[in-house]
Amino acid sequence: MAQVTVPDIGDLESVEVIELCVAPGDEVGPDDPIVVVESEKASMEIPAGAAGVVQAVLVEIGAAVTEGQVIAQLQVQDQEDAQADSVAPAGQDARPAPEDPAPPPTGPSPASHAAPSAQAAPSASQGVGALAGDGGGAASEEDDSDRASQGAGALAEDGARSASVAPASETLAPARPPGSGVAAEPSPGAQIYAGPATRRLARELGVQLAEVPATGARGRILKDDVKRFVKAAMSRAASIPGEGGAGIPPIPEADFSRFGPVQVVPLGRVRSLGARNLHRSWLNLPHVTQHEEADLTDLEAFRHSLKGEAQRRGLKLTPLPFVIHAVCRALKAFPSFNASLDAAAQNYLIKGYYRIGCAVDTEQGLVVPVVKDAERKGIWALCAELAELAAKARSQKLGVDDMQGGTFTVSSLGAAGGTGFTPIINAPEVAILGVARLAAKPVWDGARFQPRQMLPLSLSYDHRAINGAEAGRFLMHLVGLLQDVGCFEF
Ligand code: CAO
Repeated sequence: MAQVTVPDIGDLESVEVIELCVAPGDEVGPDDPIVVVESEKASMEIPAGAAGVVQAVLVEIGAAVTEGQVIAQLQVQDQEDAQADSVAPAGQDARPAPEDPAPPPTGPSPASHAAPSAQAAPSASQGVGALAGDGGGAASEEDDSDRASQGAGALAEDGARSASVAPASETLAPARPPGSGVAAEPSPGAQIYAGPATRRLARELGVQLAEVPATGARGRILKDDVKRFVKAAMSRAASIPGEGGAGIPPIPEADFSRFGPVQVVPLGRVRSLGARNLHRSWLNLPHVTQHEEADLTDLEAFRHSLKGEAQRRGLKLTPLPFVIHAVCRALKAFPSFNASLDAAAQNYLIKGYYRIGCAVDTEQGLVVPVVKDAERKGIWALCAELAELAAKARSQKLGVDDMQGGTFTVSSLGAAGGTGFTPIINAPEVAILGVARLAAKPVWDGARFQPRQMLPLSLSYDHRAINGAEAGRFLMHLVGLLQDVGCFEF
């Protein structure tokens, strides 16, 4: 068991503990602060001095501690570090200054903005002992004369000549009633009062300390303040629709009532959920959409010839079952379209099953039930199942099982109209087929224009998983299948 003691504090009788940086059970490194102490003019962190696990913290906030006083007990990891069972963090070791020379990402360098009487405090690990003349600091002469004489001397001015001090450590807080405990929102341009460990944490998390409300004594920003600030920012971002938390600026709220009457109508659960999924997919997946037309003249003639049979079966035979049937065959020929990417986007997760999601337009919003084992089903089975799923969707009777495990989605807007659109991929799938409205078009047959029934197809794909040439080949393969009436099974 090693003891962490108060290092040399020069000719001061005592210093006040203003922050406890650890609790029993915490793992610490040699430079991790155990407590922060403060005199009238400066504050400093007392580091662990060795790596280990904190067993006990023996002081409280507000306690006046004296040189040599044991402030914590440490179970050291490396016994060699615990010389003579006593960790002497200050001055007695000649560790170089911590890697903390850079100023916070934004805002002024604390040292450069400190008032002459309130500047960089020493880091105990480097120089508190040295302040009293022990020497042994690794900082340069310039460091010594510059920082130490201005700031470190605040603790022990006499010995500051040979001091090695932590660079850019901290500045004193604006005057504030001690122990008031009130979170202070630093005003713009105010000096920031935080120790090196807090500044390091803020830099790592990209936090501007000037924005962090302080709860420490005399307006000191604590590590916990930084963590609280980050948590609050994250939950704010998550709760704002449209704010992805990825630095995407939100669309400013507008007061439309300035221009005329406005009715507020809630989106409802289904639309809200759909909006979130679509937005997430749009933001996460690099979408590309490729368009092609399939000549359905022959298939349409064939489909119309089946109307009587469909009626007998109590079904309405639309082009959609044919599209899904052909899609399954195309997916078998192009497995990377019936796949997902793993989380690191390093591997395809190729699925050996075919569950085709089918977008259904309902009063509540868009839902996507799934046709399971679609590759094993003939046209009549697909037709019946699509009708059943659409009916369930519109009467809000779909169960979770009806909507899970899709491998590829078809979104048919044919009946609604349009000549093409860019469907959003139903992540974690990697592709989606949009089907627009069949239209009679003049098609050049090499000798003359012929009227043909053309079906617009729009294939959106995740460009991380699929490249354009593959998408082109997939689409042409699909078109070939749709144009071959003989390929459909019933
Ligand atoms: N071109 C021209 N007519 C088409 C067509 C097309 N591509 N697809 C279907 N039709 C016709 C059908 O043949 C049917 O005609 P009849 O009434 O004369 O028989 C009519 O349009 C209505 O079809 P339907 O919509 O009832 O049936 P479907 O099998 O084509 O589609 C369903 C079923 C549930 C997918 C569809 O009703 C639906 O909800 N589509 C909307 C999907 C959607 O909103 N997607 C947008 C997602 S945003 O990316």
